[in-house]
Amino acid sequence: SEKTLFITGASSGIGAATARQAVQNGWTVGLFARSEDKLKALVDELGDKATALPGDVTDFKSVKDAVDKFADQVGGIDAVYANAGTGLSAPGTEAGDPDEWEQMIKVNVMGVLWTVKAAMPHLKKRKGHLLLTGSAAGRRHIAGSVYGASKWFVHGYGGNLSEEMREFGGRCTVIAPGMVDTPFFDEPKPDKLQPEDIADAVMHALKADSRCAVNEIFLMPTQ
Ligand code: NJP
Repeated sequence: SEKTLFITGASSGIGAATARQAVQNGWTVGLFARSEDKLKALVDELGDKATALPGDVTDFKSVKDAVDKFADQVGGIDAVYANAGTGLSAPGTEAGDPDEWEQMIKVNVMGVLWTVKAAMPHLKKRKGHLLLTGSAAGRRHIAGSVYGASKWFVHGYGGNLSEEMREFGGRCTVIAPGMVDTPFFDEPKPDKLQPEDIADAVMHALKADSRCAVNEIFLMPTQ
């Protein structure tokens, strides 16, 4: 039967590009984000292999209900991509806005925890695959980067999840992109990575033979 993939942050950028590529490769996808209108437009584009599941990653019940609903609809879940994330308008510790920090931690840290917690019972049943969007900023030190610190969490937890999931034959991949041309930035970045480049990396990890755990993929723009 067809393989199934639940994606958070599917309404734009990397998540939407991954949904497109997964459907092209025969996967059935569940699309999770807050923007219901954007998810519905993507479902219109992708057809009956895609389902819109609107919700908010900062609310555990919202994520769990969507994951469980998708599992019921499609018979089980083979892979979950915890990709939703948000940045900061002001970098650095002094300039940072406390409310913006709190929301970012809710999305980038708690949102990943909630998604993984909701996903795990389903993935365990299928020796499934978990993917997380980390960052190059979670792999090296950048002066005062609070955003980067949230992504260090993602990389640390992802490594621990690889060990936890190995016990039942599951796998975890953390994707670490450098700058990607997505609505994450206000300005277009045509010479940087494109969201399709990250989707390619996700598909590579998902297609790897069961003997091979792709634990991390680090991608940087050449420019
Ligand atoms: O950005 P964007 P990307 N609940 O803004 C969703 C990381 N990254 O594709 O809720 C649920 O197009 C939001 O949907 P909506 C980055 O940290 C990027 O670049 O409808 N979903 C949208 O679908 C992030 O982890 C770069 O507003 C929530 C998605 O998240 C991932 O890549 C570099 C949500 C964001 O899509 C995808 O970002 C890097 C919530 N509360 C890492 N809040 C880069 N672009 O350069 C947001 O190293 N979303």
